[in-house]
Amino acid sequence: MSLSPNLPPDKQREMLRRMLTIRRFEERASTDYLAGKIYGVVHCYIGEEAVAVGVCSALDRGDRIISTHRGHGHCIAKGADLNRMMAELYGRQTGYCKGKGGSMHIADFGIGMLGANGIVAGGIAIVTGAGLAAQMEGKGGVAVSFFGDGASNAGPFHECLNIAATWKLPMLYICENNLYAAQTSAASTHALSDVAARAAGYGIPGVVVDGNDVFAVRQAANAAVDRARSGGGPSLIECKTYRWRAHTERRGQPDLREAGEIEAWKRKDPIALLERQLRDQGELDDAGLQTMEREIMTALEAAVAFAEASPFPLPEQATDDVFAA
Ligand SMILES: Cc1ncc(C[n+]2csc(CCOP(=O)(O)OP(=O)(O)O)c2C)c(N)n1
Ligand SMILES: [Mg+2]
Repeated sequence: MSLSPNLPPDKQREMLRRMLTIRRFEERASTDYLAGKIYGVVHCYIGEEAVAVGVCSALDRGDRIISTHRGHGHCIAKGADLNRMMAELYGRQTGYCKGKGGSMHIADFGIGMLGANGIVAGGIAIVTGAGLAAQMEGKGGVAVSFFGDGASNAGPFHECLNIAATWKLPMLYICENNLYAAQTSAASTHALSDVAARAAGYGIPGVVVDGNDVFAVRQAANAAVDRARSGGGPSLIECKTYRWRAHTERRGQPDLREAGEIEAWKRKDPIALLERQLRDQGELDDAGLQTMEREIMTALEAAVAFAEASPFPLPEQATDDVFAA
């Protein structure tokens, strides 16, 4: 466990609240998807909550992030609206993409969330452009790319790290190494045990952190943000973590991972770890946790009710807001 951070208690509890919100949102998304109420594809972020929350806690509202196909956690960590997120999953007009994008296209430019992305590694190039924009704006903004271990084997990762390092772009590259790309283990797709080691090839810092320890993630992100804001250029942070659920929510989908491995990672639950740390510091008790849970569930029920009460897009709206086909 990382050292207790120099953070006000309410800020620490806010980090727990966001992590719990992500988990409860994902549990509901999974249940409703399997019940046939949610359309498209849903990739759950359960088990990885400390990465999105730890990194986003080190950012300002105006800093920009980009997500992946597993995007709900990044949205919530950056402050997205639960009603509009849930409505998008439900395919309703009130959703972020007016019900026509679904889970993998949620974006909210107002909070610097440039979007989820169904193309593995596709977001890395888009957000590197946002890093260039931040540099040209000259206001000290940073841009953050979240991507998986699988994406780190794809061309855009290498091309973008190279140009970002060369141009000293104010970027954070956050590898969420959950040990698998769908059913394929990381060990069978690259020879290095640490993705972070690749940073050396581009002349930038690369660090490995416990991705289930939100304070460790935050600490690494803070250092990288300081470096980026002061003109020092990009950093690569590899967060070792694990997804608890199968790659996507789908009935009957095989999960080829060993049960013992999944159970071992569940014992390293990032939320339980933070709860324990807050309790040990005397910053959280049963009553406080119950209140937090209740408030989150109320907000979530309201989001589902909002989604269910919203209309589906009309057939004649199918081509509205479509910029290219
Ligand atoms: C360019 C491209 N290739 C393949 C896919 C199919 N695909 C979707 S998710 C995924 C695995 C991605 O693994 P990783 O980057 O580690 O992210 P994780 O799912 O583990 O969060 C693959 C291969 C895709 N969406 N895009
Ligand atoms: Mg992965």
